[in-house]
Amino acid sequence: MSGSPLSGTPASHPALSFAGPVWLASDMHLGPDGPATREAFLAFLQAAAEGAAALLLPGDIFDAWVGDDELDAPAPWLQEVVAGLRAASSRIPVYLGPGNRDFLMGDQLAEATGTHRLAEPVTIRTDAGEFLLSHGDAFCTDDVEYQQFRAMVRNPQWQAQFLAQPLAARQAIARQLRERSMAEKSRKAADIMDVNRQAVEGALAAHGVTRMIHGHTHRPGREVFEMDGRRCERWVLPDWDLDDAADPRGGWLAIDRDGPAYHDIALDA
Ligand code: LP5
Ligand code: MN
Repeated sequence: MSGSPLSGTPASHPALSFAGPVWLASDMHLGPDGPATREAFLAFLQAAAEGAAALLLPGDIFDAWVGDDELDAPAPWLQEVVAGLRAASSRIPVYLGPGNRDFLMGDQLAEATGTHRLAEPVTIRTDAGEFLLSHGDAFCTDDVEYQQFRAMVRNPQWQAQFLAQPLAARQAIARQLRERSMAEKSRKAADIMDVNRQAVEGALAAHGVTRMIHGHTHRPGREVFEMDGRRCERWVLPDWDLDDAADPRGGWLAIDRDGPAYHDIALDA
């Protein structure tokens, strides 16, 4: 097992600066199922390579990533995704950030795809100014059971023990956890699974910015609020599921000098 998981990246890091359009998308949850979502993502990568100066993917790109040795004998769907990322990253810088399902993405994946790793959270400087970028799960502090689980699985010692297990055993645990998570989510109150206002404001204040972008909650939209008399914005990225016949969805944010704008995958197709 080479490389260290993304969650091991240093907490302090310089802001990332970009000139030109920056595109952001998260929560594609790519895996062996979901061919339409994968196709849409691959088409999106091509469009980004043509239309964006940089592409940022802050987490849950994969439905579950149990270690970079997934790449030792990649399934066909994963080969396609790796090739797509590689093609895009040969033309524009592409960044992968850790989500709650793929925080074990590491250096080997970055190398195989030609991508860079995003710190969590990270300040980005764009033509429209600064934003704090995060997957978003860290702000869901009312979901106490999830935060306890998160603290456990983000512990480097715990990760080392997990990664020492055979790949097939880790994949089986991930499948169980996905099922457990879906059951837990149908039981939990909807409002505890959204971000907590104090957590959001604390993060903005700590990083000295007034705008943030995150995914995870699957509640796309823009919230405007005031903090200490200053106007703040929170932009939420949509999740993708083009295989859900009843509600096919997906999209991204593009930031240019006019600010962020939503693009709906169905409308842009
Ligand atoms: O992901 P999503 O949207 O369904 O829900 C999340 C929270 N759930 C999770 C779990 C992931 O979905 C499962 C990821 C598997 C791949 C990672 C593999 C690598 C690490 C393996 C770790 C063992 O993140 C969900 C939130 C929801 O977002 C909204 O914010 O509510 O939280 C939960 O469901 C967590 C439960 O509340 C608590 C679960 C306790 C389980 C303890 C079992 C420990 C088993 C350890 C095995 C070695
Ligand atoms: Mn998530």
